[in-house]
Amino acid sequence: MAKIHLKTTKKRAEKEIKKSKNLIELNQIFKRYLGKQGKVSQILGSLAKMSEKKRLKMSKEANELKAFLILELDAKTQEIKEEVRKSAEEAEWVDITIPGKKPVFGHLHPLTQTKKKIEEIFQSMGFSVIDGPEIETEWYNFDALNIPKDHPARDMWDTFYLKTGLLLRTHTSPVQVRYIERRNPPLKIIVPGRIFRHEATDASHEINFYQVEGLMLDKEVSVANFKAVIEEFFKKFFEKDINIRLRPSYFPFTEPSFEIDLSCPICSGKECSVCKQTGWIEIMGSGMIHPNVLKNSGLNPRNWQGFAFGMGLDRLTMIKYKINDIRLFYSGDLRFLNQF
Ligand code: FA5
Repeated sequence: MAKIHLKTTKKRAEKEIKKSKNLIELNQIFKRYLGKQGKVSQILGSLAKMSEKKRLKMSKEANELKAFLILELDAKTQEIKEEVRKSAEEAEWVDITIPGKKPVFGHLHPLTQTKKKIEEIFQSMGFSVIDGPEIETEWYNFDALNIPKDHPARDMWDTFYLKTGLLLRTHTSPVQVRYIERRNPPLKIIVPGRIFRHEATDASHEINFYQVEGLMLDKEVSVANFKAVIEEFFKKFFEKDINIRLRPSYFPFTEPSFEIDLSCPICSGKECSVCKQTGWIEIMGSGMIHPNVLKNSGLNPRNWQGFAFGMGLDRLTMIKYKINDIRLFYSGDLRFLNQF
């Protein structure tokens, strides 16, 4: 009986060791057979009750089984440890010959690219690049520019007023006065900057957009000088000859005033939402600086004269890259931005 019992125990233990998948299971098998209460330990503990002859025989066989199980458990432990080591090695293995992942670089927003290009061109013509505040007083945004309080011309620039009585500048023109006040002419500056208008948006109108103001002031400056400068600018900006037209216009701070239009390169003069089916895109207001603005800036208009202009930076960018909706610039859509 006891012999059969030993054989069965050996077979079962061998099978369990073989099937075990990890060190925890192996430990449980060890405890089941060789632990204090284990099956083999129980057999060895029962030897005392046997006859001497039987005890000698059983003790030999039980000890052989014990030695056998120790060896088997040891071998399986090594096998499992080796498997664990191998799979860890595989998991950690790095193919150093695989090419690295390319880092993703950001890039400048198309409006910033345009701003830089404009600055570069005007700097090459001797203009300085100047900054001005986005929050303005009524004086600089309107009064100093010859737009009296109740004059209907104020309606041209729908305004966001702040609770403090200040306002968000509706154009970059206030910087004209701020700059002339502090510097002695001759002056040649451009002022790129953000501006705000309380108006409805559409494909070519935003409430928050960018302008570039330009100003040239000297003893003798004429419309011919302005035309030459602006034509040179467009030629360099578009890297080709581009059609422009001067339309008589009205701005309280220039006299005479004119609007500059560019031929619409998106539809080539046919029908499109950007040029509103006219074939032309209004790109800037301009004119000869009004004597009242010079007076308000502390200069004698008899001694100084100059031209000023204010162009839409967003619209220039739209024309250059054939973009048909100004709102795309502010959408934050990476599918759009990644194209630049
Ligand atoms: C002005 O803002 C004048 N301060 C320009 C000026 C400066 C005239 C100096 C004379 C001397 P106007 O409102 O037309 O003018 O705007 C100038 C340009 O800004 C427009 O030609 C257009 O290109 C752009 N612009 C105007 N409104 C919008 C808008 N809502 N969204 C995008 N661009 C606009």
